Amino acid sequence: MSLSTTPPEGVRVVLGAQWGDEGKGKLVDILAAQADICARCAGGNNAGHTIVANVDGKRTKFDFHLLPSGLVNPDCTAFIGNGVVVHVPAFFEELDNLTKKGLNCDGRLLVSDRAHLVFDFHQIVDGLKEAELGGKSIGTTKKGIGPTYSSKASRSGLRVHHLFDEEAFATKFRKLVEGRIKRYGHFEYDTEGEILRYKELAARLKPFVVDGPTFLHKALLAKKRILIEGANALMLDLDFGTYPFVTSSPTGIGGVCTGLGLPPKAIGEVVGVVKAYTTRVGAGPFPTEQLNSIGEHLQEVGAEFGVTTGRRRRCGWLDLVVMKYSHLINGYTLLNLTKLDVLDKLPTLKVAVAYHLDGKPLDAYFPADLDTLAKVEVQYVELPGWEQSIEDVTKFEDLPENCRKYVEFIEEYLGVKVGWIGTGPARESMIARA
Ligand code: 2SA
Ligand code: GDP
Ligand code: MG
Repeated sequence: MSLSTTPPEGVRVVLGAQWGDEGKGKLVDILAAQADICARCAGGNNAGHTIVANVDGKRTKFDFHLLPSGLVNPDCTAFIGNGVVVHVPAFFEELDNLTKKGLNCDGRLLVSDRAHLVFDFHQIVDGLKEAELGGKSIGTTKKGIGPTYSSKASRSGLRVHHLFDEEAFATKFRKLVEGRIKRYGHFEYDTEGEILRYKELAARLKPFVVDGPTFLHKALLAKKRILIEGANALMLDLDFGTYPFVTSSPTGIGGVCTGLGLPPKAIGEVVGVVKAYTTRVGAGPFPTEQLNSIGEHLQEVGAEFGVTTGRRRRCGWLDLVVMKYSHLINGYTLLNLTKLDVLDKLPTLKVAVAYHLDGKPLDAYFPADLDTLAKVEVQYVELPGWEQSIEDVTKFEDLPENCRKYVEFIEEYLGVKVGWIGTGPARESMIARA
């Protein structure tokens, strides 16, 4: 099985296996060194991927939101697929920030003409929807993600190619804003000013735009090495996540095909990124959450703050029930266990292995109904901690015994090999197992 040194035959996919922020960006950055193309297939600038790398000998931190994390590698072309929702001002803001940090992205950033556009009014509506929900709000990033996918699904959205027909764009745009005002009541919005602004943005965006499926299929035919960067994670998937406390895109393996126009048979490897514990940002069920000193410890040591909103992430024990469910949907061929170093100081570790309802094991891998989920009793096993730093360990064999046992427990439970282990935020802090 190929690990970090040999890319697989076929497309390599990196997906979040829990509720997001598992450290996908870091793995994508590492694997991009072996890729010609790094593509995003879902989500928008709600995602937040932090990469810590040496650029020109300087330790540099990059925060990606909309652009693919593969950009840190100078030989990698980044592609934003049709499944992604694009806020054009945010696209340029992020690109400008990367340029300021010394990254030259000229000619290696492309966006599909079929990607839907996020406008500022979508972001306003995101806030209004959340306010309407009151105490039951989702805790969105307010980046307009849900409202944009709503426009897409209701067939009134605007796509990148629409930008290049000025008149038709203006007509559709006005209609879209009117529709939102009808639904949500009056909100301050300079519709005509936006139309003018987008005329300029369209001209600036034009050189980045390609026919998505054609670009990707030519790349496949030319045997280019393709890496797909998942955004968010399976438990936030619109269908398989903890609905309605989810994002509005398909964040699992299905989204890779629909969000790029990629045939499933092109996929060669599916890497599930799993944090050694669990975090969640925003509202919604979280069976292994620890609202106590353990949760605080994980939050502080793991520096668990949202990359996009700065919100504190909720923390808890690793949940293998979630992981099993996530695996049955995404079919991981390898795992990347991340942030194992965050557990260094804990004397005892707990791992959820089953959910019981009314004293009996649950009849489903993971319940659809949140009221049922709220009633489950989580069954844990306790594993001894290693109580020493693993920061400088570079080989699996050199990890403390209890640490290796923790990894092997996960592998045995899921029947999937852990190919990479994260021991710190930096690119170098990753053990690759041959
Ligand atoms: P949205 O904005 O409509 O996608 O929000 C819906 C739910 O999805 C969650 N969500 C996320 N969860 C984890 N990380 C995300 N990205 C940022 C990060 C988040 C941040 O990397 O830290 O900065 O707060 C992300 N994006 C969306 C969100 O919390 C809602 O529960
Ligand atoms: P993503 O959304 O899955 O790409 O993850 P984020 O970037 O939102 O959050 C992961 C955070 O953990 C980032 O701040 C990373 O720099 C950091 N990180 C990634 N891997 C490791 C690791 O193995 N150890 C530690 N301590 N931090 C890590
Ligand atoms: Mg993130």
